[in-house]
Amino acid sequence: MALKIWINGELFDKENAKISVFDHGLLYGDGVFEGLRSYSGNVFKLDEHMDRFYESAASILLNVPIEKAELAKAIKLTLAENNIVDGYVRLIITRGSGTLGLDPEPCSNPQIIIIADKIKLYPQEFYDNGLEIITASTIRNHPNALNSRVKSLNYLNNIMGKVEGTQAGCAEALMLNHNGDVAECTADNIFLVKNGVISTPSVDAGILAGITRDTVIEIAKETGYAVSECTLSRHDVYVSDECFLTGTAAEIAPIVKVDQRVIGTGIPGKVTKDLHAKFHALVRS
Ligand code: PXG
Repeated sequence: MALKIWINGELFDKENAKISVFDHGLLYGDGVFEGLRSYSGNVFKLDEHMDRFYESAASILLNVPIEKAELAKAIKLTLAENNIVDGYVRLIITRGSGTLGLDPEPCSNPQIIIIADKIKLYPQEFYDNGLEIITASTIRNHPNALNSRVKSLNYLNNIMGKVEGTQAGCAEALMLNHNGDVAECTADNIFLVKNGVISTPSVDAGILAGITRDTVIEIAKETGYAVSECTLSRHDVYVSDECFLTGTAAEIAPIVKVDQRVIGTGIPGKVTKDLHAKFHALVRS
């Protein structure tokens, strides 16, 4: 069965799901998106993703011409129409088609797109043995250039970081911010554990306010761990007892080597495993 793509309230077969080459989403990366996950037919943290989507759009002066509740319904419909129970949803809004100029004013037809598909997960081996990452030389966008809390269609900053990781044989790469502090990875937030205390860069570091990040902070606090959102340096990463990444696709992924430094004992740590088990229980509840 051909994949059905939702565009502006209509479902199209994959090969007929098209937008204009004059769309500013294509010409300038002018638009925002979300990546969501469905577990056993339930969209995980749907409200939180909807809020972030509308906030990203508001931040770039893009009005989403449909009510939140209606768009949430469309996401569920698109999953159902494609018989996807456990999968991935990409929600996109573009500025719409305009002229060959930066001015968004002539763009009057924002394109809202929902793609529901199977999800490509990290191999189980990454969870069992942990991953190795490197620090990219590409720094995260300066928050005063484009705030990283905006999940914009222009992901070149992250893509350049990702390419550095791939060239070094790593599935993810650590990105620093304009101060040289730890920010996040190319598509995941980062956490450290040191002497039983969990720490993660604060949102002020110029990162995406990850929904998995928020969930993990909540689970950790409920479990009784001390959690600190603070400034972290690469040194803090190198000397941590445990390091893990959080993201919609990765969930919680243990990191065992950073820039050739072995983290902790070189195997996934017990706090990481504990949080992942609790995260699994939550998404399946
Ligand atoms: N930082 C960045 C830069 C991201 O893009 C995260 C952190 C984690 O946020 P969430 O809300 O997912 O916990 C992201 C999320 C993909 C894909 O297709 C990327 C993300 C999410 C889902 C899919 O590569 N990035």
